[in-house]
Amino acid sequence: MANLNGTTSDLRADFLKVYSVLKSELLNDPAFEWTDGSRQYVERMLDYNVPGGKLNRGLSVIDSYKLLKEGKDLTEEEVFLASALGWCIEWLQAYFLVLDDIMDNSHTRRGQPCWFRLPKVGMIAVNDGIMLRNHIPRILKNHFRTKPYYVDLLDLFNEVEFQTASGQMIDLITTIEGEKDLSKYSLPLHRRIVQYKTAYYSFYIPVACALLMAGENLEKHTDVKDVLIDMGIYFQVQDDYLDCFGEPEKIGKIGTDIEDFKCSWLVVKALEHCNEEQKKTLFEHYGKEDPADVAKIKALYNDINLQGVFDEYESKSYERLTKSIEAHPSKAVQAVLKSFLGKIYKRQK
Ligand code: GPP
Ligand code: MG
Ligand code: MG
Ligand code: MG
Repeated sequence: MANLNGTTSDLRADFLKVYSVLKSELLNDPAFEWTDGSRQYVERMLDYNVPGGKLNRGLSVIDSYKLLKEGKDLTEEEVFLASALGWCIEWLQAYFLVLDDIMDNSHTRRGQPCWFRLPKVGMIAVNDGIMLRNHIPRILKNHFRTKPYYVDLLDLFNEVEFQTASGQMIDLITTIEGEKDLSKYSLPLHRRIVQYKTAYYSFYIPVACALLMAGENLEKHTDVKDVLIDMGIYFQVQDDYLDCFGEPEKIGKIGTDIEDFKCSWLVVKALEHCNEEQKKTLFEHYGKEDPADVAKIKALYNDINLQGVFDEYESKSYERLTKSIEAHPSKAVQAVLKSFLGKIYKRQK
């Protein structure tokens, strides 16, 4: 049946075919002497952690590259290369998530137990994260070594990894045991954390990959980068919101931000909107493992109508982002950015 859905699932199916190709190359990497056992372990680790998400980041490289080519048909090679870059971003995401779930003491991810929770995995997951990270330069070497933009690609992935790890570092050091102090949580601190830990790897890198493939110089596109970073911040605010108010069956994970004393957008806004008594409740019960403490925080979030505060933030963000996009001189770039915004606006997963 030829319908819109059919077309989207064809794209996904084609994209997944490239995953199989890249995976089998990695499982036969000549730099390692494979045994059946090691090959089976890596295959299982990849299948569990790499392809099971929404694939938005990966698919958007192909999407963006097409839009930048303004309707010209892509060659088979171009589709393959854009897909391979898309998969490098999915590998990057898998690497971050495997380690983030350990650091955040999370339980589920993409509707299944976090990888490190599997009895046969445990802390081997730390090395699996390192493996996933190391697969990226191997994919790039296999398919892009002779391209004029190869060095720029390597540099891009390195820069973005550094920015993400730096964001993750500030996300984590604000929660250090013995230094838990809600009064240091503010919107500027939240913004700094989420810009670094999420926006570069989720929004900037897919478009930057497409721009490099199209022969563009990234330094000439700082205006595009600014809009994408702004969108990435909005995306992480949604993630913070869904951590508490989303349905675990839809988002595929159970929230842990309250227990973890995270500098979440919700707690920052709660501090802004609460009265003195509610502030006491926040200080007393935020960042505790006990479900009774968590329930008190959630009840307070409801009392001050944080969902309404979020709804307003969401529509304001949409308006602001749409305006910045429409101010961009290139219609092709506008199309890339609008397609991103359309995919995340009012998302529930
Ligand atoms: C999202 O934070 C940020 C990341 C997953 C980046 C992790 C970076 C590392 C260097 C490991 P989050 O904890 O809110 O995400 P989620 O809600 O999906 O757990
Ligand atoms: Mg985290
Ligand atoms: Mg997390
Ligand atoms: Mg989160």
